[in-house]
Amino acid sequence: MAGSVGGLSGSTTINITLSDVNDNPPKFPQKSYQLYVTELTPVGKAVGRIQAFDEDEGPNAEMSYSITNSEAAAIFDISPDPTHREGIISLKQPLNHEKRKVHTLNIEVWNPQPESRYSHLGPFRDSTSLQVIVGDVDEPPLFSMDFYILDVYENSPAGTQVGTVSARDPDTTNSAIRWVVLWILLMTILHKYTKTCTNCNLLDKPAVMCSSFISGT
Ligand SMILES: [Ca+2]
Ligand SMILES: [Ca+2]
Ligand SMILES: [Ca+2]
Repeated sequence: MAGSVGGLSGSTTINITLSDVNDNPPKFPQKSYQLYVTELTPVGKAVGRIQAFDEDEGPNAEMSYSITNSEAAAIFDISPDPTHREGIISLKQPLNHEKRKVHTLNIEVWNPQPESRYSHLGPFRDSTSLQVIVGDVDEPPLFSMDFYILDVYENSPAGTQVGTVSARDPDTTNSAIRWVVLWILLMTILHKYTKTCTNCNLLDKPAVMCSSFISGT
């Protein structure tokens, strides 16, 4: 009789596999973060990553991210990395330091595969705030129009005002603009029209379109 002195006995090996369940919500370690991005960062480029932590394993630790404030969501995108652990933040629209120096992103994380039987352990989502500081870049001045056409009558006296062009420096410091007219180019163009005449006034031929460039000082 088993268990009695001299009784028969047997033994076996039992392997017990402990399976993970989704009983740990994802959590951001901090309630706020900061990120620095220069204003000329190309649209579509990844500008940073954010990661919440989840003590589960495998699919139970996979996380999805979203930007919940629509204003920031119009400018930034967030998508999971290949392991579904980190959120990669990228640009959907260009930044402009002169227009806005800080963007605040409200970011939410959650487990895409929660288990309802553990819902009493808390919401399986968390949120944090990310401040994106838009760094200034020294940008070139911009003409107020893409192109200009200036007309002037031939035989106009030297010193005649042909027209005006305007430009502005988009930087916050609004640097003074140094105008550099390509006089050599202008003279070359004029020479094309005046090469057959002598003692010509520079403005005695049909209107001339000339290019100029400007640079910040
Ligand atoms: Ca989890
Ligand atoms: Ca678990
Ligand atoms: Ca700038």
